[in-house]
Amino acid sequence: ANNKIEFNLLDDIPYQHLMRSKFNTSKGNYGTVAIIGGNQGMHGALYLAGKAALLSGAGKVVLGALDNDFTLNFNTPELMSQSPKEIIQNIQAFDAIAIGPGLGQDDKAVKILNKLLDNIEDSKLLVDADALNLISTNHDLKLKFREVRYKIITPHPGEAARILGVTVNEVQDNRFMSIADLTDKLNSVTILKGAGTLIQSEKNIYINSTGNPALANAGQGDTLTGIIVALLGQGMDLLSASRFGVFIHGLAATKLVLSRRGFNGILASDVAEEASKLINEYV
Ligand code: NPW
Ligand code: AMP
Ligand code: MG
Repeated sequence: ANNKIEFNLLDDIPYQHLMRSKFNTSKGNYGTVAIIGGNQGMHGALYLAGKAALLSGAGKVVLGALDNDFTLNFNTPELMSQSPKEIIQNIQAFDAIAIGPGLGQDDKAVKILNKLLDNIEDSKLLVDADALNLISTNHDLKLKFREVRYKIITPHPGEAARILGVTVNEVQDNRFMSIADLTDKLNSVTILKGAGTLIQSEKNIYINSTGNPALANAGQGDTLTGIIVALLGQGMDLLSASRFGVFIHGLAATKLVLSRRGFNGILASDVAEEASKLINEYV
């Protein structure tokens, strides 16, 4: 009820984190990030998030795939991979971690998420997609997740509905109340995706004005996850990374629609490339 509504997503964004302005600098200064997901049939989601993270300036990106059959191809040879278990055992090596893109909801996914939440300590965590679905159905995971210190959740309306135990229509008809409930329930910075994405941190709710229906196709959310985890890895705080990431992701779609004179066929990998150019323009 006493939430404050904000419209300017770019106010006071600490761009200095993204500037490679020091001559004597190296990849270690721009964040090592890990992304966990990529179960059977959904390797693409993990790749996309990884590629978007590299394009958004992350120093190093390590993918942790749930599916043992996952292999790195040479489409994006800059990406690395480790097993999710190795990533968690070596958690201090990562400046930011995302979990969810194509994670699936099998027993292995539950086990990995559980282990990650047990070991996360003060690392920054972004939770998306199937990781949110698991938290919505598993009380233990929800309790552990609530205790994580630095976290962002990025539900689309379907995922939000599952967490809140309501229908997608109920979420969409009450987006402000829904994001406040999500923030309360999971004690996080919250990004409620969909046309007019909302971002909430404590009592402040930001409304995003960028983006359009060109984003209504597979993988666009996975790209957003990659962008935001890269911003976190480079040292941005949770709210700035959420605001700047959401704004840039939507603006990339706007620019692509204008340059291609239409809304169709704009792929999540195209959005990642365009977002990369825009980040350079802003920084
Ligand atoms: P509907 O049907 O559109 O009305 P799911 P998912 C609703 C991975 N992916 N407004 C939607 O409603 C993901 O990372 C892998 C309104 C439906 O009820 C996940 O791990 C890809 N409703 C996994 O697949 C590319 C909306 O949500 C439900 C809405 C499953 O994720 C694709 C659908 O959501 C995908 O990213 C909106 N704006 N948005 C790959 N290439 O490997 C969503 N809904 O069942 O959680 O399915 O989002 O595809
Ligand atoms: P996901 O459903 O996880 O793949 O995420 C979809 C992404 O595309 C989110 O960032 C949404 O906000 C965005 N998106 C989807 N549909 C629209 C739309 N009609 N207008 C603006 N953004 C959209
Ligand atoms: Mg998604």
